[in-house]
Amino acid sequence: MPEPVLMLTKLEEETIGTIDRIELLTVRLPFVHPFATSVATWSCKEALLLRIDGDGITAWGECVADPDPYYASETTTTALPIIREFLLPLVEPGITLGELDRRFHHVRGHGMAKATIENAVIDAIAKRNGVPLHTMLGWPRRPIPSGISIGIQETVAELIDAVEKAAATGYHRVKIKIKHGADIDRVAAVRERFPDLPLMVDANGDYSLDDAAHLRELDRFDLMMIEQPLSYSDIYEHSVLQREIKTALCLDESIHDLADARAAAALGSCRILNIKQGRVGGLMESLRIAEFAAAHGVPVWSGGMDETGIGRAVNIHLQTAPGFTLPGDTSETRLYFHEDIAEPPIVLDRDGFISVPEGNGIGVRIRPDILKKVTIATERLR
Ligand code: OSB
Ligand code: MG
Repeated sequence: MPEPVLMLTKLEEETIGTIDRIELLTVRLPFVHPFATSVATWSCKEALLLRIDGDGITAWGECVADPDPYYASETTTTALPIIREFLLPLVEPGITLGELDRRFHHVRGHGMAKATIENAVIDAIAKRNGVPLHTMLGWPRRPIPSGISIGIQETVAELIDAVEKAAATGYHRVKIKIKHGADIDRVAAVRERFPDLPLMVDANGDYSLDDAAHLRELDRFDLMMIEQPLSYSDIYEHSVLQREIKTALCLDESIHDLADARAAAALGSCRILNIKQGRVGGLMESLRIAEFAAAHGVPVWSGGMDETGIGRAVNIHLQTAPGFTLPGDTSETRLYFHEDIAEPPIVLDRDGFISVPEGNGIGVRIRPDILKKVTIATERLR
């Protein structure tokens, strides 16, 4: 057996503190530019935010579900009653995170709803302990190399322009979204203009095995990986495609937990994993997947869901864990929002690295004025 590289045990022994009040807010923040993928075009970020107050501390968790079921089956409107009726009743002061995790296991699926609560509870514990989130997870600060995800542009010229800007900013790799009709030609144009740029594509499940020969054309562009070429629910057919294609495949939508990651590794469905902590039920499951992947020689990286500064901070702290060897999708705040609810904004240094937020817990401050402006609903849950 390879040595485990991550130590979850300490985190699982941490206990939940006093809870005075729990609120669930729905926020809507306009995007700087609409974000187009093969499955949907989003022009604003609508998210649920869970706020837990207790021990004089305010902690936050962001649900990564979209308002629609086009990326994942969970939505803001499905997560809300799951959180209210089934998950929050399992959260009790004095129980350990390990116990919370076991209780949550009784509820099948709904990883995004689970992560919302888990993130807020861990933020609260870290703040109570007076340590940054990455310390709670067990890892020292390190500069986080950032990648960028560029949505499907109207024209090739606009795509080239967006890639140009990203390369100039210093992103460590550029991901471009592809779909039927906007794939090989687009990648060819970008590759011709940027021969050495670390480049990858994300299809969000737009293709089927019948497209294998077509996808094989991507082999000539020296891509780092092709993310989720086949169906959002598939693991097996990706293993067939991976055998027929030279470029590494990476799974995103198909991975909901450690069991999916094991299946993908056993079948050879991908050579890289995109871990979105908000998709797999939270930080604890993410660390388990990262540990498993490291032991099996599968590099992982942190994906994003266009999160506000709350979810973005969590993703950055997670990337201090050693399995995260590839640049993530946690890009600069200014690409997404004119005004974010959290400060300071995420910025890249000259070398394309993000510094991990400094404060306790998630380490970012909430701006009450902006939060008030973007909140469209509030529900008190405890
Ligand atoms: O497939 O990785 C994806 C955004 C929303 C939903 C799905 C995806 C994405 C991204 C952008 O690619 C990630 C980000 O910039 O946060
Ligand atoms: Mg993806």
